[in-house]
Amino acid sequence: MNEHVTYEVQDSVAVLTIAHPPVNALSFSVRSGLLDAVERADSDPTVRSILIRAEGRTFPAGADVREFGKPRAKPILSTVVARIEACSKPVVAAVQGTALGGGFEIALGAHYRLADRKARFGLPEVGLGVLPGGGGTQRVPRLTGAGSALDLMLSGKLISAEKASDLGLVDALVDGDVAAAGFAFARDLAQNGAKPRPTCERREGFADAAAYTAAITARRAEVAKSPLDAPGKIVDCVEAAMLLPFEAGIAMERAAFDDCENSDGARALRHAFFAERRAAKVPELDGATLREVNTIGVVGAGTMGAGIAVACLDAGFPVTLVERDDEGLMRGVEKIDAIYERSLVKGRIDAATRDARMELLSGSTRMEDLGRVDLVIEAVFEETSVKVGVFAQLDQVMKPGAILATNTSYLDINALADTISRPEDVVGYHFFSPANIMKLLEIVVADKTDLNVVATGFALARKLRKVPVRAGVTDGFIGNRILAAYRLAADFMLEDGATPTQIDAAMRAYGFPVGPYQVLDIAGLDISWARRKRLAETRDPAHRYVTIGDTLCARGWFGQKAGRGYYLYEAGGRVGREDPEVLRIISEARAAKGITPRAFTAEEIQARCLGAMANEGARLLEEGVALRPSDIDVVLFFGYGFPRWRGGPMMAADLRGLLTVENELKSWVEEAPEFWTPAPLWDELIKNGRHFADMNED
Ligand code: 3H9
Repeated sequence: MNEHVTYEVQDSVAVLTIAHPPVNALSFSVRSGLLDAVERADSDPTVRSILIRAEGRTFPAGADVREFGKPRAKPILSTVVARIEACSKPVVAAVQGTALGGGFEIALGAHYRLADRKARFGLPEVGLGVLPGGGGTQRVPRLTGAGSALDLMLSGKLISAEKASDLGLVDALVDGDVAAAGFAFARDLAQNGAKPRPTCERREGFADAAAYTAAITARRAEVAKSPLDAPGKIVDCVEAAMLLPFEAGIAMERAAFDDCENSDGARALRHAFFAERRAAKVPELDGATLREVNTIGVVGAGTMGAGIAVACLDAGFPVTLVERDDEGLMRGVEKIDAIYERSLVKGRIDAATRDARMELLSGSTRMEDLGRVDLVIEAVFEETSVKVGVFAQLDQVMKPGAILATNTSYLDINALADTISRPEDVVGYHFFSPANIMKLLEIVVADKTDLNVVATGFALARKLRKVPVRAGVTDGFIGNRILAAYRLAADFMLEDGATPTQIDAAMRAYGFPVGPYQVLDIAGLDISWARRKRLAETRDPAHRYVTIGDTLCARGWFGQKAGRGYYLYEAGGRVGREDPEVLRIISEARAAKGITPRAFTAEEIQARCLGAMANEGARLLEEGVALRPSDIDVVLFFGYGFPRWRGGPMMAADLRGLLTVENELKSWVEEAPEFWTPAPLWDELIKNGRHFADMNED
């Protein structure tokens, strides 16, 4: 019918095949090809039943997200689904891979669904700030009732084919060739004179009206807190499925989808979706030959080392864990054991999986035992002299061509690499704690890092199920440089009149799960204190410096672990309360500088924190530390709790308006010129009518 949908008739079955790699997204040509093919099959007298199938690894994984936010060319998806459903001959969908969003909705338009047992189904639209717009909100509850339908649509999570079958969404599961099984099924339907079975006429899901209504009420209360419109509209549409005629429900879904599609939240979430995938595309991938990584060594069995080891074990790598002495090694293995025990208790893994992963772990106190591994990740104490010592030992024992990755948050990897004979094999892997859970991995490329080593890092990250982002060498790489700017902006406000409670509340209101002072208390104030002490020698005395954090640290108030930091904690407690002593220290710091405190609104607190982050991001781009603005956003939402629906600091600046943000920065310059002066990039973008987003496409 066109280049993305083919039509073929065999044994009176019309086989409609979608072929639009890589994920058969339902772009305009697929929609129009499918509509034409369905109409042709319906009117073809030689056809008695219809099979819809897809080439490649998956049934359509959804609408083409690239078309969102633009005028949509007709036919729209719901027209195509409705036409499939209205066919006068039975239609079968044969599903493999992931039938997601609009793909799942196409399958729901068919009268029968067969699925490969390994297939998965889902309605992940909510993760893009929208709702199913191809009839999903009306058809799924007709089959499953409101509870399961809302679980699918509000969580956006994928379910197995088996679960879909249990819910009545799939008619039969297939081991092996699902297209062949679908063909046989469609042919049998035709031979048996089976009739179409439109989902819109089914009512199984409405059988228990009280349960249906109760599910709506419960979920409506849950979504009330969401900053996005889509969850509330999903609940409304599912409610309408039972209350309104089918066509009216579809019209309501359509209007709700259009409302959500162009909201800032949806734009930000689309940006996040593509940003995550773009981050994996780095120049080093061109022409690189991947080094083989089959075995991994981890040096240092502290919290980070243990978490990294678990991430590697989870990906199926044999791991050799090395510590200085038996005691340290034992503690490390116990930590790993404890991580698996927790996963077991929470039901994330079963005992057999735990045992299989622990089998892959071997421990040693001898560096020599790393002589045969393909990659060593060192995660020893964050102190240059300690790392240099370990590097020297590793240089002696590692086999030629093995990769040496250093897990560091701040240190100069160029300097570290130059201490050994093979700097080209050295790369930075900045994991985030807990390393087996947090998705972000900053891959830090030093001056002499071989491109094959960089490319191998990106391939490995995928196996470890991490989101890799390329960063250049600088103190703190991308994430901690932005974090330092965020904290400095907050510290200036602390000194000028705000309290930790006000600042934290404002940033939570923006969407962060916790505010900057809560994070400091959780992570330990000593970590950033060590960095400040390290940088003290080179700090320009003319630069504005806030001493409040140092004063707290000098008293040993390192945060939650000490029972005291920016907040006061009851013994062992995790919820801090305002500490009058801290407020007094802040007052004294103000008085020492002759500052008269003033009030800050939540809006100003947010504008200053976000302005500082975006300005630091602009500097990272100018310095070439970050490849593109969207990489900075990815780092912030995968590593630092930046609300994904705000799109990250660079996207947030675009949405707010670059001129507005630049003017704000300029208005604060006098307070600390070295900090608030806008990076030249702002002017360059503004004068050319460009946005940070345009730099993502360069
Ligand atoms: C929807 O359906 C709305 C409807 O209800 C109503 C409409 C009116 N569109 O992730 P990968 C690209 S909303 C465009 O690396 P994997 C992706 O950018 C949609 N492009 O592969 C990448 O491109 P590139 C609901 C898409 O194997 C390439 O495909 N559906 C789309 O790790 C490979 O992707 C979703 O939200 C798309 N829908 O994972 C599902 N999907 O190579 C979104 C992928 O140039 N997709 N691409 O970087 C996924 O979750 C994963 O891609 C999937 C495969 C699990 C399918």
